[in-house]
Amino acid sequence: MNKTRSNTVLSAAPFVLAVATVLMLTMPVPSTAATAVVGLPCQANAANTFSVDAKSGYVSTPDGNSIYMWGYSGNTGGFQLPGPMLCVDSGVTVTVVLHNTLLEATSIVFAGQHHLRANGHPAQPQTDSTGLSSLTDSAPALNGSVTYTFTAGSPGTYLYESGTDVAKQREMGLSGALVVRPPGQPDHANARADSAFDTSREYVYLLSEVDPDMHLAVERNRPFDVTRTTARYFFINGRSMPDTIAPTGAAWLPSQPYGSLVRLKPFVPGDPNSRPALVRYVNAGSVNYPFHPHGNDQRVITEDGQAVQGAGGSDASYDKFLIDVGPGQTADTLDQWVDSEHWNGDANPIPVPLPQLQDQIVGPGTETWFSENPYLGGQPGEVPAGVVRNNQCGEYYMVAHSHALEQATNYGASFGGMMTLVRIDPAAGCPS
Ligand SMILES: [Cu+2]
Repeated sequence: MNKTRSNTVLSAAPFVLAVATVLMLTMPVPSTAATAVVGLPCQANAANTFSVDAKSGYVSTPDGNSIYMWGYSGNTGGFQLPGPMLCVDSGVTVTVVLHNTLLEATSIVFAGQHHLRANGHPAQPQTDSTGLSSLTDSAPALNGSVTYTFTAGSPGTYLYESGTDVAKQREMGLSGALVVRPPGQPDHANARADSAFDTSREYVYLLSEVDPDMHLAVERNRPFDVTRTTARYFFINGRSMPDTIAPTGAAWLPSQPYGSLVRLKPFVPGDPNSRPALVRYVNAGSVNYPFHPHGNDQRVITEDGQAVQGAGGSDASYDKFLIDVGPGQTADTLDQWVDSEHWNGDANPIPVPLPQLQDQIVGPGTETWFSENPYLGGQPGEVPAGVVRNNQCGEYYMVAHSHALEQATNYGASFGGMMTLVRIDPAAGCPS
């Protein structure tokens, strides 16, 4: 959307404006239900023991398609994509029991973790008459199981995914995020003091893609050349825009539980409670996803589970305009709205006048859209009588999306796919 800081101005400004306009014209403003999930929807327990089923199910895409997927789901409830977000402390012993309901063997690789064991013995690559069949011990098809244990690695974010027939099974959806926290410091991203974040504003972007032709072939048990995939859908946490901005746990996305609408609060200088949000990027796909959060740059503080620091622990974190996450890689970033120039705590983050009615688009119902204006919101009394205001409390939205623009589509239709919104709430907060 429109930029207020010179370091974020894109050469593709017309595109950005187009995105902004399209979004304003087509997007319902996300609602925050009373049951809204605050913070990361972690699975965590004192025993650090988890049980997941590898199973099949379906996800929906914004264009009305339904896609056959495989995924790691909990033992209770239905299929979900991606796998549960597992949260543990660094150094603890973690147990993950994988139960396999699929028609072929599958497994889980826990990259970056230590002392990996499977069914009590050191985890090993598997071979058969054709050569390497799995990067680690697998659970046999049709109700086989395997129990993995490991010592959680250094604090950060990790991908867990299938190590069996990886090109196929990863594409089918067998992946998830593992969050490792510094012991006793759940409000820090890593062991560094400067990694503190607001725990009510912690997010995962698990990025992946789907070739629906391949998924249809797998569903119908037909052969498919996995070296010839052409992705048509691009997911953040198993959803495509605009589903990405729907709440976590949205009832109408029963197998896609995780939203990715990031909510920020403006930075308050001198307030020790004014902490940034934490966004954890995980690439669960096979290509790079050059992800661009508009507005302020994000500060990269952890990469692949390692704090970004130099010799002697010197701070080597850096601000980044575009977070380019490679396959299997992760990056943790602090995200804070710093705009003391324009935002002094009042409801309107950008001091722009409300557009005249003739510059607004009203309808098709009672809603109003302000074209090409960075400020979405009129408050009661500012908008014409009988017209619904565009936002809830004077908040402000920016787009965040893959800058490989074919990844910001739903089967070729712009804009969608790997795209979400960042919402900046007024300093006083929102009632909901
Ligand atoms: Cu952009």
